[in-house]
Amino acid sequence: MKPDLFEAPDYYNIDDLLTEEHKLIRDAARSWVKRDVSPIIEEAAQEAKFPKSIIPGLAEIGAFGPYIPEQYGGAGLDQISYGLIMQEIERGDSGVRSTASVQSSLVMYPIWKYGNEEQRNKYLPKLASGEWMGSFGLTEPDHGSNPGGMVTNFKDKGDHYLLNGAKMWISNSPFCDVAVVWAKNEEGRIHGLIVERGMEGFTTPETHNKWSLRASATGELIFQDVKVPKENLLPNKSGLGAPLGCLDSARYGIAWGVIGAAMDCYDTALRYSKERIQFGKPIGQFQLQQKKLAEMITEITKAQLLCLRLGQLKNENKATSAQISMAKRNNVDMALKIARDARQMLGGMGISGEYSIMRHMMNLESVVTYEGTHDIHLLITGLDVTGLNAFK
Ligand code: TGC
Ligand code: FAD
Repeated sequence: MKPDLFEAPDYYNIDDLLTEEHKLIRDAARSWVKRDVSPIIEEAAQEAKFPKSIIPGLAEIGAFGPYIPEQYGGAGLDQISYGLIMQEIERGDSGVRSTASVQSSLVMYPIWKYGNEEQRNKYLPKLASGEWMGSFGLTEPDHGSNPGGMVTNFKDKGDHYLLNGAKMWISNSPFCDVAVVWAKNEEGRIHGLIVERGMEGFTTPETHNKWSLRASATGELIFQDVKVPKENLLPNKSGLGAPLGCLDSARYGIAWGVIGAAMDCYDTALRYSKERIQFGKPIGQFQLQQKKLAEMITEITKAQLLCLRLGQLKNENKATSAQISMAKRNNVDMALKIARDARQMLGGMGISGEYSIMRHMMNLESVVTYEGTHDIHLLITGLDVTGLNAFK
């Protein structure tokens, strides 16, 4: 892969709206990505291997639990810092951002918010340091967009719960030490259970043949009569709203993250357009190429402003789930379109692993599907503005 020459666009001087702390945190993450992710990520994606060597670095830049209080090992940062860290990581690769999103928003967040003090103290510091890695089991083979229909279930056996079922498409599953698993009790109520690797009957087979998120490990979580200790049930929230609350936090991080992927594609295409000569001119001098670049920077700028305002609302605990859905849907779509246009601008070189664009493009095909598909988020906005529910 070519050396990482990334320069972040800031067309509307958005840096002026950030604090010094935000910029320091963002720049530390940016330097780490340049130094430790860019040189190895193309090979990891080509080989379809999650590069475990980057786990300590992710912990060091605060990517595991950015907003989790310091007393539990988190970085204790605000929501804008969390977003900026996700942006920088996804500038490197969406799969690496996935690993961080799952660890922070889908594993640490529910333990922090829905767990008790013993659970927080047992799991959060080890997850924050990357000593333990986590996964989040909501999706099932027959229940993706409609997780409320899940069939994974647990029965009360007196001194333990007996867990049965299967989850699929689970990020980090093949190497996770703990999994936050959503399952129904005998009354059909959804609860979160912390399942640990090594519990008998718990297996995590890897899913192969992915053309997307190849540097992220994806797999299943299979439970065959797994005895889960009673103290592993998350006591403070149940019902479908519990896992969906975690998704709000992860979707918010994705809305920021994909700006990073879009910036990388734009920056690469801009540089290429000034260097590549055809018909005796740099291709950037042709109007059709300028149209693509002008539209890219316009959409990136709009996405940045959307996220910054959403971050302010989140900091004030005022962001609604529907506002988060709008940002996730808009920004992933924006990044995917930019990746496709940038790929075309590089001509044949656009399909080569010499450049990051095709990898971003393929990754974004997962990002537009997971954490609620593009169409599901549109229906959430539709419900919010009309009051009429397309899901019922
Ligand atoms: P519905 O009846 O609307 O809601 C059930 C209960 O949940 C509450 N609720 C929420 N709470 C918090 N946050 C949200 N975003 C919420 N949305 C709904 C709701 O108020 C209700 O509470 P209560 O107290 O009245 O019971 O549920 P529904 O069955 O009609 O479904 C609604 C729908 C379709 C929007 C929802 O199921 C949905 O979002 N589906 C998409 C599924 C999804 O996003 N799955 C993601 C799996 S995890 C993943 O992809 C990780 S990839 C990570 C990575 O690698 O980065
Ligand atoms: P389906 O729900 O079957 O949807 C198929 C199509 O039908 C989609 O286009 C959808 O928009 C459309 N559709 C569905 N319902 C409606 C409707 N009511 N109206 C209109 N259209 C509709 N899940 C986890 O729990 N944990 C993870 O860590 C995780 N990681 C993932 C990693 C990767 C790489 C991928 C690809 C997925 C991951 N997922 C994870 C699962 C992901 O959240 C689901 O794939 C996603 O929610 C969609 O579910 P599905 O694939 O079953 O598609």
